[in-house]
Amino acid sequence: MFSLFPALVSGSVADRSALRFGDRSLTYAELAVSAGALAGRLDGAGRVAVWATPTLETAVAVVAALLAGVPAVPLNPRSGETELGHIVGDSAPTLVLAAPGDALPAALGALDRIDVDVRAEAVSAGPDAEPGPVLDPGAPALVVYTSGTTGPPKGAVVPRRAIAATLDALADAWRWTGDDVLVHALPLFHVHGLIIGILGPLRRGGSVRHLGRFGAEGVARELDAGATMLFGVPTMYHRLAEALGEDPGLAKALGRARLLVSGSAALPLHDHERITAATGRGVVERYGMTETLMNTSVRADGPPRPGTVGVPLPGVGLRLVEDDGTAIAWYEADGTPAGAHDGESVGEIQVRGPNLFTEYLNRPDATAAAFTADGWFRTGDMAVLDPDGSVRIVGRRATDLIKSGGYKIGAGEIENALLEHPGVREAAVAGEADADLGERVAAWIVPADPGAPPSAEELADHVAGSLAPHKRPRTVRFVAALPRNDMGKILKRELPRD
Ligand code: MCA
Ligand code: AMP
Repeated sequence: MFSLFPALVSGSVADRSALRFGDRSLTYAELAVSAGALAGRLDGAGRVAVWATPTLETAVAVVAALLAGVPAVPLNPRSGETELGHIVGDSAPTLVLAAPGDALPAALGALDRIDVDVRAEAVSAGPDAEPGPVLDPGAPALVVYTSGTTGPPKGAVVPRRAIAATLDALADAWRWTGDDVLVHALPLFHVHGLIIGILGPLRRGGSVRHLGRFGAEGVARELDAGATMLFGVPTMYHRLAEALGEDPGLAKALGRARLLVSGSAALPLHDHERITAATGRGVVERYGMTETLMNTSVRADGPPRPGTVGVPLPGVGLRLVEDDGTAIAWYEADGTPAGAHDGESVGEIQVRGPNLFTEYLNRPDATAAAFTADGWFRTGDMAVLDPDGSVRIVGRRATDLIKSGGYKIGAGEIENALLEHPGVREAAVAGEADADLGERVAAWIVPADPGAPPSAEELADHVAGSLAPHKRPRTVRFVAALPRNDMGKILKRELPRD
């Protein structure tokens, strides 16, 4: 029998805390009733949008949609008009699920709304609410929007099978059980925070404590109070590393964790070293992508391998491929590394396995381009294999993709938004190294009126309001002209940097 949440159905951990957000929480028994009742109301809905604030309501809404077999589209509640309009137009949800009292923007005004009133759902449903039917593993579970180099974000259709496969593979790599208590503060509209951070503990029958908002204090408090694992993006670990110097209690708290996991971007060695030196704990890195969920991880029961993303997870096929399509390194069926695992030969990471997405919604062209003729997914990430088989990511194929704070941001999307501003004649966007964010979004602007350019703040607000705050340029430079080649293409490497 295929069930995403065996612990919800079996009642085996009925009294255990499943979810806690601030001072509000649900046990497994309460979640089964609450999400089961909401699932009953979703029966027959097409896709449903979820207003994905970092709250109990979002978790209950997504679990309910999964129980009902209705694909859910998590929405960033900070998305601006253009971004939200695109996602709603593209995914065409029939309903939006939101917490009572949440004000929804005009782009969602035409949709029917169901208020996810956690307590009322539980009370009105009574004890008889049943988790929904057993569903086809290939059926779509979630549509998660992710940026590309150009154009608006694409909706990656994630099947139920991929969620189960990735979470079970992580359970193996991390020795993750129902006894684990996870603390995290990630947003709930991306794979990391929602699938790994919320659905992960629920699939194991364990507990999650969400901080609502990231801060070293909250992390330390929860680890001191018995949490066993922490998931975060490198910016969060960087901030923890910075705080360690002034806060000996934080070092103790981090040292108590069974597992500290970082992902979504590379954690610099300096931060690895500072955290390990102060806490005695290494940070484990795992590597994934919206389209593939998780591909590799450093194993909890293996040697620490800072600077690498570990080895392929059970069930994941991984190879490194050169530009001409030649595979230069891969793993045999028993997991042994083969080919050039010399720590030097660079190839693109290609993957296959049950963890992969099905398609980009409404984008057969982009879906076809994402796979090789023999069915491997092209990640666009460049890596080497170390002699022990660990994957070391060394770069990215597309320079027009920026990873800032763990968010993927397409340069083209920001350029288009900037060009809509009346004060902008030409715009170029690129990533710049940033100690806190990994990379920050930088913009070069040729103003429409050189005598009266718009302010940097105005342009940042414009992008934040149209797309999302995390996509706003953090540095804006005004230039007389953009460097271009004979074909008129912008030469981003020649953009002036301070
Ligand atoms: C500032 N703010 C603004 C503006 N300026 N709002 C509107 N207009 C402006 N001009 C507000 C922000 O909304 C926010 O509000 C506050 O100021 C601070 O925002 P910001 O500067 O963006 O915060 P930050 O310091 O940059 O955030 C760092 C962060 C964040 C907390 C680490 O980047 C983050 O949560 N990253 C997680 C990314 C993630 O989950 N990625 C997973 C995708 P307020 O203060 O009210 O909040 S990758 C993935 O899923 C794959 C599968 C994988 O491998 O994991
Ligand atoms: P997203 O499309 O937002 O899901 O981001 C996926 C991308 O994040 C991958 O293609 C990688 O470039 C990057 N990424 C995720 N985890 C790691 C990691 N541990 N180290 C380096 N890059 C990572």
